[in-house]
Order: sequence, then C-alpha cells, then structure tokens
Amino acid sequence: MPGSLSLCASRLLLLLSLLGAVCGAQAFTIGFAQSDTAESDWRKANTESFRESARELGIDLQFKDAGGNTEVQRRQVQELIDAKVDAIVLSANEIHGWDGVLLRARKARIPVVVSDRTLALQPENQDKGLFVTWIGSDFRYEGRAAAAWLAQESGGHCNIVEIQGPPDAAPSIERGKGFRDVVALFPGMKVIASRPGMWRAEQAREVMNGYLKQEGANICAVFAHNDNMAFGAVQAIEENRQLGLKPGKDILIIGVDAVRHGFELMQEKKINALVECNPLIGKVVLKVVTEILSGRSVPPRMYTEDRVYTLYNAAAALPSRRY
Ligand code: GYE
Repeated sequence: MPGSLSLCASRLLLLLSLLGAVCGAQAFTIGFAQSDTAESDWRKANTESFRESARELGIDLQFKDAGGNTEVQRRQVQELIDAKVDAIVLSANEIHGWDGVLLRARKARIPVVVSDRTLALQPENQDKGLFVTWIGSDFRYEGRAAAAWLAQESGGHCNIVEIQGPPDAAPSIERGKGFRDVVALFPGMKVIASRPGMWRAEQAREVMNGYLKQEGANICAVFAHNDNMAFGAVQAIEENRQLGLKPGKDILIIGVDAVRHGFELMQEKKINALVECNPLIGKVVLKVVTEILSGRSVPPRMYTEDRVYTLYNAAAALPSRRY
C-alpha cells in the first residue's frame, strides 16, 4: 500500500466515509484544475485517481489540464468560476500568480482546495482564506529523506549531481531545500552540479549527458527530483558506454515518487532508492471538498505519509504498488 495518509487525514477519511454513508453524498459539480497530466507517471496516476474517485463518489468532475502553462491554468480556473461550479480543486503548475483568480473565486463564494502543489500568495492575501485547505506530501521531508539515505549509503562522502524539477514548482523548491538541509551536515557531501530536467526523462537525459562529459567518474550519485528524471539519468549513464560506468553501482541513483517503473529499475539494480510521494489522493481530496460543501470544517493542512524504498525491499513492495 503506497504512502498511507497521515493520522489526521486517515481518521478524517474514516469519518468522511461514515458521514457519506449516513448523509448520502449530494451530486456536486467540482472543478479540477490540473497542472499537466503528461509531465510524469506521477501526474498520470494523480489525474486517474481524481477521475476514478469522482465516478465512485457520483461527483460531476469538470476537469481542466493546463499542459504545464500557468497562464492557461489561471484562465481555466476563471472558466470554472464563470461556470459556477460548487468548488474548485487546484494542483498548481507553479507557486506564484494565484492571488487574483483566487480572490475572484472567493468573491464568487466558490471554495478552493489546493491539492499536492503548495502556493506562495502575496503577504497581504495570506490571511484572507483564499483556499480552505491543502492536501499533499511534505516535499521538504522528501528531500531530507533522500539526502539522509545517500549519506548512509555513501558514508557521508559523495559528489552529487542534482536534476531538478521546474524552478518555480513547489516540489522542486522544497525537495532541493530539504536535500541541502541534510547535505550541509556532512562536510564530505557536495552538490557539484544542479540543473532543471523539468520532470521529464528526455530533458534529464540531456542534462546528465552534459555532466557525464564534464565530471564522469567524479560523480558519486544523482538526486533526481522525480522518478522520470531518474530514468533519464540511468539512460544517459548507460548510453555513455565509453565511460564504463554502471547506474546503481558506480553512480548511485535516487528519485522521488516511487512509481512502478522505478521499482522495476530497482529490481535491476539500476536505481538504488526511491522516496515515495503518493499521487493517489483523489478520493480524500474530493471527500474533503464534499465535507466543506456540506458545511463541515476541515484541518487547514493534511499530509500524506511517504516512505523510502530501496533496492533491498523493491521486490517485496512491487506487487502491492498501485501506481
Ligand atoms: O513529484 C512529479 C510531478 O507535484 C509531487 O509533480 C508532484 C510532482 C511529482 O510531475 O513527478
């Protein structure tokens, strides 16, 4: 079972289920503004989780996908406001630029729930209740967990290449900060290179190719902000046969998300560790929205619990993986 919900969220889920059974879920129309389903395996699983959960819960899901374009996503949230949906769920492409459209949602009395990606509102708007709650993973913990695993695996001596997500996306910012929180504790650990791979394997492959030509055997590990970019790093190492380096052996590889193909590469010993980030939050998010629309209060933040998987427990975990 991938990352179980945190205590508050799992208890709330049980309560929501009981209340739903008693009160019967009203057929709400909920808008879901997704950042970019095509960006990663994680995002595909996340989108499917919302679609499947909406069907199960009898919710009319008005789905919008911004294709990674924040201006388009802002326009799509406005379209949902204009359509007078009952509530909006936002998984933001980047942290900035949401104040105006969220102020208009509040004026239209449409509650907003932020899913997965956190936002950075202007100081003057931070106490205006522009969204009711945020539900997702602790990205800073994920970065810290990745570095802690690498410190123990490398004995605290490692030159690290970091392949980041987009610079203005919350997971990139927070995973990078968390990773550096722990690396700073080990004088022998150093991030020698860092560049965005934009969540995608192909771009990460190009980034890694460049670093292999510059740094080659000086690279001890790759920290990729998501699994798809870890896949690209593995591909680049294998393509540079002239260097004679093996991913997972000569260069340690650690990713974040823990998607199925990542477990398969761990079984092949090409990836060493994956920090889980659970995308299957559609049901809890939509149930929380239903609670809000039914007039009940919910916690301001709800975390999913994630864990670290390694090539040592990959085989045992793979059969139960759901994304
Ligand atoms: O790590 C990445 C996806 O917001 C946690 O976005 C999510 C991140 C995830 O594209 O694969």
